[in-house]
Amino acid sequence: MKHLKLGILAALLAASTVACGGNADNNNGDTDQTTSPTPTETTDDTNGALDVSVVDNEFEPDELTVAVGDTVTWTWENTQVPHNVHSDEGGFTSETTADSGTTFEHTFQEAGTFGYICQVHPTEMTGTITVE
Ligand SMILES: [Cu+2]
Repeated sequence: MKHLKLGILAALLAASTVACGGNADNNNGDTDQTTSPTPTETTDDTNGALDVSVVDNEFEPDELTVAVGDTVTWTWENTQVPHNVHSDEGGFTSETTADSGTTFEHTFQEAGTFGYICQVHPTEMTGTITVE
């Protein structure tokens, strides 16, 4: 019986010693903080929503909602005939061209609904920018 009790005691001591050692190792591991900063870039997504394509013979999209201060960019894409972007309400007019790759920008400084047309195709090519 005595031998058995000593054996159990020794086993408990050994177990507790191992447990303490384990905790110490874990604590050391926790203090090593490996934090990798993750850059968040969300502005590119919103910029992508402010583009309008000028194609034969429509604006894509023909309706767009933006925020006050946003700049809308119209880009001529695969155009074979001349187009422009003209708005009486917005007070802007682009050049008239058939050159693909041409871009025209307008910054909307006040809220409102601004209809625009292509003056070459005023009935076919119409669009609306809603500024909120
Ligand atoms: Cu046109």
